[in-house]
Amino acid sequence: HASFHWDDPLLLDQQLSPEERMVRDSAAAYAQDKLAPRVLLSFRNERTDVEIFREMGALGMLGATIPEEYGGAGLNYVSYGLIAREIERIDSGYRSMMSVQSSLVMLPIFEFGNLATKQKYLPKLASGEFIGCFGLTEPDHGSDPGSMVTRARKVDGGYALSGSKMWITNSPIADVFVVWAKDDEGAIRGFVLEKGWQGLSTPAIHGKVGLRTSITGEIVMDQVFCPEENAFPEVCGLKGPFTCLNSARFGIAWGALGAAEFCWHAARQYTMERKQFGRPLAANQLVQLKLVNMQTEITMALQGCLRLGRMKEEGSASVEITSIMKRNSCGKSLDIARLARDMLGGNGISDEFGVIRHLVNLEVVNTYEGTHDVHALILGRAQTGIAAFAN
Ligand code: TGC
Ligand code: FAD
Repeated sequence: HASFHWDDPLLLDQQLSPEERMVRDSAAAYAQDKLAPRVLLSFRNERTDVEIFREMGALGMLGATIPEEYGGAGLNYVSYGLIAREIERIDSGYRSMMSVQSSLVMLPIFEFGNLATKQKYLPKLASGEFIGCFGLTEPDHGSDPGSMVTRARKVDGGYALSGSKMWITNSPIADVFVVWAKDDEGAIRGFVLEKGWQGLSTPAIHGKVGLRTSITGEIVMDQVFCPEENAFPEVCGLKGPFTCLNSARFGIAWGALGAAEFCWHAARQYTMERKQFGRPLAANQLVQLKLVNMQTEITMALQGCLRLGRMKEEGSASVEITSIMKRNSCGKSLDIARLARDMLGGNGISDEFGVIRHLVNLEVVNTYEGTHDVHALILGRAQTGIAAFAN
């Protein structure tokens, strides 16, 4: 009878195409060879290594789903998810750098930008020569971006943008800024700004306890002039930013499970080697139960992510499914990281073992791109027809 694979019970590997397996293996090799050796000190010292963008760019990992004519890799969504999982197996901050560039900067420029904008920015974003960021959240408007107060006033030849964006991944090191603001009619529109434009500043936010390998900052705009050709011509309303979020949230759903897998494997290895009361910790029923619960949750969640990826490819994925997967992966991965932390005892507190780093990273991942509870409300509305977050 068929043999059991403890680390891949439903044989996810067999459900991938040869090309998808190749993408996964090359992302895994890069992550293990180039990212793993840096992560301890980068996290400890809150240092973002900008070379990582160039390395990922050279391997086709930035804008993986963008067509090759604009410098992307032209891959499918499952491949994008597999890349996110391998990168986040090392660190959520590295995956953040990659997902913002791919889903939140390259995707809107590709979907909504005019031809000149696409040609100007996409190839350099794909190679990592340019770093991008995405400004939706404001100091007073996080879960409710529709209430944003950043304004884009129509002026001769373009727009004057004023306002501030908060908690923006990559902003202090960014060359290209996709910013969302309300126009004179109060409609949300998207704008592509560049570093160095007058009135634009990007102070860093220091002292983050999680996601310390990925720099975060503000975007402060004081009458920044944006020429007409850098405004997205057609897209209007929250549909613009949400189109980007649908893609980023899908990547996060896969990515968080990579972090969870690291924690699970670390807990398994540790409890098989560590002896207390004269036998391995893994000989205890309590320990085995925890390992099996981790295995079950990760196995089911990965299968859900794969199914969503296939539905995205065939065009049958409603946006609510992304909420199910983003919420489930983040919540379950956070629980798994906490349990694994506990199973490593005192060593679980040390950054050398990696598990507590994943735990504090996953606290962020559970909050950004729609919090765990906000995704519950999105799904609650879809199920009952009643919006619990609105008047
Ligand atoms: P609502 O009435 O629901 O919708 C307004 C309009 O938007 C459309 N829409 C969508 N379109 C495409 N995809 C989706 N997922 C969409 N969801 C909504 C909708 O059809 C409607 O269109 P129209 O034409 O009728 O106007 O808007 P609401 O204001 O009631 O929304 C509430 C809620 C909770 C659903 C929403 O605001 C929400 O999702 N909040 C969470 C905010 C969020 O996710 N922020 C993320 C910031 S970016 C980030 O965190 C990056 S971290 C990246 C990293 O480092 O990896
Ligand atoms: P709030 O919206 O104030 O929520 C606080 C709490 O209240 C949460 O628990 C929430 O679930 C709950 N809550 C809110 N509304 C309701 C309700 N109606 N009913 C019940 N509970 C509710 N944003 C960007 O635009 N670009 C980025 O690149 C980016 N990167 C980020 C990087 C980091 C490290 C972090 C921490 C955040 C980042 N964000 C980014 C912002 C992120 O998307 C927001 O933090 C998130 O959407 C939550 O908004 P908030 O922090 O204002 O919390």
